[in-house]
Amino acid sequence: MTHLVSLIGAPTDIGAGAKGARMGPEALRVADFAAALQSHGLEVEDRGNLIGPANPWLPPDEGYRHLHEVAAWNQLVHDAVLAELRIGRMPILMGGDHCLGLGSISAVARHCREAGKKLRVLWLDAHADFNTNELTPSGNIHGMPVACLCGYGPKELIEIGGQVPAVNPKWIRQIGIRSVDAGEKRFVHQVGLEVFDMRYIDEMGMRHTMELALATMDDNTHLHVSFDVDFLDADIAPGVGTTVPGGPTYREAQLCMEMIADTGRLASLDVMEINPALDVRNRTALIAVDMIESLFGKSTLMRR
Ligand code: B3U
Ligand code: MN
Ligand code: MN
Repeated sequence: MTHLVSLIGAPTDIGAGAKGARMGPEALRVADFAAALQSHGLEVEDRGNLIGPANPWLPPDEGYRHLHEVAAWNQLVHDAVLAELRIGRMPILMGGDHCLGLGSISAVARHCREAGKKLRVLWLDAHADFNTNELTPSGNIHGMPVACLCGYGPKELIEIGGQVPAVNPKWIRQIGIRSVDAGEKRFVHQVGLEVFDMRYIDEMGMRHTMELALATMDDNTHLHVSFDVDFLDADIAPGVGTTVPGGPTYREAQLCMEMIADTGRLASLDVMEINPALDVRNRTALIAVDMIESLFGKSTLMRR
């Protein structure tokens, strides 16, 4: 995989239930994200922030909050991510809320079609993000991007990547899931999403979980990681809009990242949902940077 990395800031909380994720890109910069990546031999360009519509903070309309603005932001993200992939660079999206995983991954899927690559998506999250406007309890579109990627959602969202569905559900592995709404749960089963929830991780351990989640990739696989920072246990990552207790510990999450690094297949990344307004001394951005260093091969002397 390339060592040329481009950081793309998407400062918005347009799809979230709390304001503040719009400050996520800046929190990562303050945590010296670019320097941390450089220390692992990567050549890093910070492309700055995308500029999209403001958050009007309105109630849901037909089960969606801010559908028009969410579509505009996702189009911007799609175009920026695709542009980096087309010049052979690895895009890292700095969110912003997780509704933008839709724009990012629909660009990655388009690139994989053009380049004849297989796509594997690892969705690290406390939530399945598989709601529709009929199932959602909130109308917040950050609870819907995986469903949209699989073709279940409004036209203006599902068509962003130029093909519906953008992604086959079989290409997705979800890890760390521990909060799924009732209707959403039925839908996850119906579509057959592969979910390694916290019970699975508790029973089988992170090592076995990751061995399965990373199995059947080959030299032609593009691995995309969509890292919702609420994946991490709330004790170590308090600065997110929807903390859910009982997530992976520091050590479990580090192992998860290291095992992804060992595949050598990581080709694009989203770092989402950091909310500095809810954080303590930028702890959540700092821990996200720490985790991502492991994702790019930071290891102790024992291995290298
Ligand atoms: N499932 C809930 C909550 C939620 C989903 N994603 C986040 N929160 N971050 C919903 O509103 O869809
Ligand atoms: Mn999410
Ligand atoms: Mn989440």
